[in-house]
Amino acid sequence: MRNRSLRISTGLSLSLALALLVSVGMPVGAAQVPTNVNTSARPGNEAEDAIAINPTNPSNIVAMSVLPGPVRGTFEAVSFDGGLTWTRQVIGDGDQLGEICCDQQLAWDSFGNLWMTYLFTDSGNVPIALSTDGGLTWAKVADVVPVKPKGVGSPKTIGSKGNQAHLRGTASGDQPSISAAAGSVWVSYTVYPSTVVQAFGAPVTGLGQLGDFTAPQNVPTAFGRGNYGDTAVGPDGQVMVTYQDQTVGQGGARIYTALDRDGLGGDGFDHPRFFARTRVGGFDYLPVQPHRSVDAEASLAYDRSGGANHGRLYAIWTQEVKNESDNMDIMFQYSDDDGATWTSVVRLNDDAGTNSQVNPSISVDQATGFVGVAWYDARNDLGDGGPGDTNGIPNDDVQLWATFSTDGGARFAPNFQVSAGTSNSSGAESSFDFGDYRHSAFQSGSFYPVWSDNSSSTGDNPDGTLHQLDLYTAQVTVP
Ligand SMILES: [Ca+2]
Ligand SMILES: [Ca+2]
Ligand SMILES: [Ca+2]
Ligand SMILES: [Ca+2]
Repeated sequence: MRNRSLRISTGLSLSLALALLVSVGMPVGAAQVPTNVNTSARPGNEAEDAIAINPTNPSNIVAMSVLPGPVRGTFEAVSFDGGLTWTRQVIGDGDQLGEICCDQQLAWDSFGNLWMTYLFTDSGNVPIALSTDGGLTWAKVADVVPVKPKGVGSPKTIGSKGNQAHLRGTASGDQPSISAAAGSVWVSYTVYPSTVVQAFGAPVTGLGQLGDFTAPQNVPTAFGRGNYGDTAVGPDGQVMVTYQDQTVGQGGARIYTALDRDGLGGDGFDHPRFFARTRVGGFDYLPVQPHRSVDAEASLAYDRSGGANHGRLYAIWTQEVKNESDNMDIMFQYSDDDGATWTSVVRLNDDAGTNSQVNPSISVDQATGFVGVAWYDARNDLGDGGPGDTNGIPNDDVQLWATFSTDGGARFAPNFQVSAGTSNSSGAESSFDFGDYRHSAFQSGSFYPVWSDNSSSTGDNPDGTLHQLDLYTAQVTVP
């Protein structure tokens, strides 16, 4: 399934990245490992994780996870005290939301609306649900039927990470992502079986106040292919979508962006712009995700803070140094012109080794303009029985690591370890491993990454140490 024609050298950009990493300096001292919190502490696996913080009440945090396997619904943990205590529930198990299969993602707007997109078990539609009480209760407000455009074929090699609804003969949304800001909420997704990317949005005027959703509109893609990307609404209501063009295989993909400059206005998405090359394919297998594999997880975040870097667009993705080396790194760039031009690429993981860093997330604190990035990191797994190794095998155990920037991405703090323990996805006894993504949230100086963890470092995993995964978070306070 590998596409050899897209094995394009990126040696030049990587050298540039290493040079820049040295030149930017490291201004902030290393942090201590923050207190880890097990938000789920339930039997079975919680993997593929989302989190959001209420900007109108930053003590209100919602974390969510897929429940892999035959379990119906998605796991949700709600806190109103900054993560000290949690209300835990399974939603979408046949209630008004339908039966949630997977791919839930969250966005909290400045009115206090918490938005969720997800996929169904029994339909290929793409829904949006809304909570106006801090995540305790939900109502489905959109249920969009993906439309495969006429004349668009289905590539022979095509990947999906969704609900397999296409096997029952219907077009199916895959990997929806959501963003809410500037008086609007937007979702983009891929229509399977094709690799057409579509997006729809609605105006939002207050808490629980929304207008009609637009019809799905096509996002032009390079060569008609895109998936596994992200959606970001800018401060003026502009909508940026990113995606990678290889949905299968382990070979390199190209990452593109497309912009709808007037958002809910009548103009559509412009032509795709090439953004970055990666040697991470659509299903790129490596020891830390041996069953599920990873993709490049290109992710976007706008600064809407009104501060010095208002309007800046940040992007991260995963890069493999040499194809199939499993030496994956987390890369960073930003743009001050909505993706027309980008800064030179910078590598964010600052380890000196060749182990894997995967599944990055980025978030901007809209109160301060600070930028936080976190990822699964195997740097300490040398296979030597040390604290980052559970089994004597190198590069298959992970910890969660992070960094942040307080100056608009010019400089980043030295990387610091967030997870107190070391996790191993094979121990999860699930072909889903850690899932396809993990997220983070950043509000009013507190950065909360969320991740799946089977270290049992908090001592309350009912499945025991190095068995099934629980949903962890930690408060990282950024000065
Ligand atoms: Ca528009
Ligand atoms: Ca690869
Ligand atoms: Ca690496
Ligand atoms: Ca190991």
